[in-house]
Amino acid sequence: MGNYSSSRPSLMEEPWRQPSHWYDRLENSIRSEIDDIKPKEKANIVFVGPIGAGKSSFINSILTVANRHKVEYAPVKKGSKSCTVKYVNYKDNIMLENFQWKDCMGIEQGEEDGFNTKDIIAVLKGHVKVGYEFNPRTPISKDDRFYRENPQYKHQAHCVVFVVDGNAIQQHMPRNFSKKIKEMQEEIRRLHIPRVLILTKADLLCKEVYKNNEVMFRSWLVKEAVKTASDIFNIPEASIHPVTNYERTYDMTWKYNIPILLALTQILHYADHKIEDDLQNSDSDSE
Ligand SMILES: Nc1nc2c(ncn2[C@@H]2O[C@H](COP(=O)(O)OP(=O)(O)OP(=O)(O)O)[C@@H](O)[C@H]2O)c(=O)[nH]1
Ligand SMILES: [Mg+2]
Repeated sequence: MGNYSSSRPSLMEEPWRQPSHWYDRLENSIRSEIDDIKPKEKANIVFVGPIGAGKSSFINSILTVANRHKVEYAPVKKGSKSCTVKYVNYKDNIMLENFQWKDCMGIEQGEEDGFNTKDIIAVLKGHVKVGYEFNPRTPISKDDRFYRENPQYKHQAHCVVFVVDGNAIQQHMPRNFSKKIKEMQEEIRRLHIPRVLILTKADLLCKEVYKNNEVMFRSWLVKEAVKTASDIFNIPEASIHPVTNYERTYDMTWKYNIPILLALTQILHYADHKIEDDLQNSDSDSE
């Protein structure tokens, strides 16, 4: 569990992030905002991040919140090897019918194992078909039956969500891991794909959050983890969302739902804006 031994109190008097709507806009109004986000094309949201970071758990959390009961669509497992090895697509026909959730294999830190950066880029560009089994040693080849030679717009990523273990973020990252992340970020920027980062396991990072998820935005440790993630991934703090996934608890309450819904709202808005911008640009190209 995280660093609990500081002499400073664990909680601040006031929340360090206090969206203007925190008190007056309750869960249902966030849900109605989400209901109103209707991209003109089906949006693909792609999840990437280290092994065991909680990518599949976060997808389950989103679909749990959307369905208002606990779902486990994406398999979740303990262990050091990647649990998700195939490229998987999840859909939700209730609240999130305009979105598709694409779960990838975890990026390992070693040079030999884990995700190949080229594969992530191929996924984001739409070259990889659902069902492809990732091979850390070789990127997808053009002859593979899961390789799509000429992806259409509907196959491309409209938002990429980095998922990182909030409890592990303060530990030293090996150089080649940071290198992989950096290479990927440069390419993603070139592709103009919006980025959001989810910091999972806030419950393991701060014991106060473990006791009561309601204090998420008053925790120093959580705030510091957000800052570290922002530095490592070069993503603004406002696009970094700490959450506790629906792994530990069967109790569905606003205390877990609200951080997940805040993250979800931003992901959906980013994807929607990207689609709107791309459509406008293609209209003006054709004039
Ligand atoms: N306490 C706690 N455990 C979590 C949380 N999120 C995920 N976990 C646990 O972390 C482990 C890994 O979660 P996964 O969702 O399988 O991670 P992943 O990123 O999909 O992993 P790969 O598919 O192997 O790359 C599981 O044992 C989860 O139960 C969280 O917010 N809090
Ligand atoms: Mg997984």
